[in-house]
Amino acid sequence: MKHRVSLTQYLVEKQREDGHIPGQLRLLIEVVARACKRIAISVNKGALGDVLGSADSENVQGEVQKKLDVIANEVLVEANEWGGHLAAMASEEMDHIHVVPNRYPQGEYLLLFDPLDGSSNIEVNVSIGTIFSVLRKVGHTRGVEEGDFLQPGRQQAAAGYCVYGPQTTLVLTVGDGVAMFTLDRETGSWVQTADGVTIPEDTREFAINMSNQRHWAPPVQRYIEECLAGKEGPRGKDFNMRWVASMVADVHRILSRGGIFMYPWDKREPDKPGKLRLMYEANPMSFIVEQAGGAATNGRERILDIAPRRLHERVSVVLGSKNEVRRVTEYHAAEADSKTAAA
Ligand code: P6P
Repeated sequence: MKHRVSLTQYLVEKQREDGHIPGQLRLLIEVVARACKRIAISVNKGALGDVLGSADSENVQGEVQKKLDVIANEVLVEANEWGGHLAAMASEEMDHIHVVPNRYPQGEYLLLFDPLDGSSNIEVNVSIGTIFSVLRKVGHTRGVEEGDFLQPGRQQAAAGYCVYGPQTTLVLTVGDGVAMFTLDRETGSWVQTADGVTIPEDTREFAINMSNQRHWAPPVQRYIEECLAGKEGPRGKDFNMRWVASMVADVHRILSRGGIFMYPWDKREPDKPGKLRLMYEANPMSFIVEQAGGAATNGRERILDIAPRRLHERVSVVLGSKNEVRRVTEYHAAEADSKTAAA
């Protein structure tokens, strides 16, 4: 029987080989992976468990929380409090950071997560997921505050997501490539099913919510119009479109076969840079995408270089196949140049 590498073996060998994974980080990843298994069990229950519907509460984003949003958040907080690997956590579902209680030892890492992304898909049985990002705590005093989290995404020690779909798959990077682990439900183990994941530099597939088209800025309008023009147009090739409305599912497809994902700024709320959150959606996904040879910008600059100002700040996202992301970014630069020339 083919030897299958478990997540634990993968992490132990990484820790042993190249020191990419200090002990506390290995424990953190294993704890998060175990929490994702518990979330998968709740997600998979669906109507058989008391997990569907609204939790009759709102999160800091003003969004109505689903029961599974709250369950997933509680699972991640409880799983990570006692291990001694974390100083604090931040979540899309919590207004403020959650500092590890004094009854437990504090560690050197900060964990950020969107506990259940894409929850609008829960009732219609479409893939959803957990996204997580790991930062090192700066400074070595015991205290920790929100400002400690406000680090650019290039500082991440690790990032990953778990997609609850036909397979339950954990995708992980610690800064030296991207690996995938599929949950073997018979043994309850995460089994490595891919390593050295690479995104093709070119693609014929774009992911965007087309219903927002009339609200986009001109560079995005131009890019999508050219894709829609197909081989008769300036791109000289036909494109396909996908939009799951679950970032984890769309990014997983891009990691698996290439593509470009866009959630750009639009003029409905001009002061809002975008819909997606920088710290626990865009940053972890951008780290993963770059580690797989792709690119991720906000249309103008590398997402991982953005200096965050607020924990829950939003950002415009263009990520995936490198050459397509570069084209969209060039269209934004060309628009900026033409505005400067006209001024
Ligand atoms: P829309 C899910 O709510 C999410 O945050 C991402 O996972 C997803 O890509 C996006 O929003 C979908 O947004 O406006 O198409 O429903």
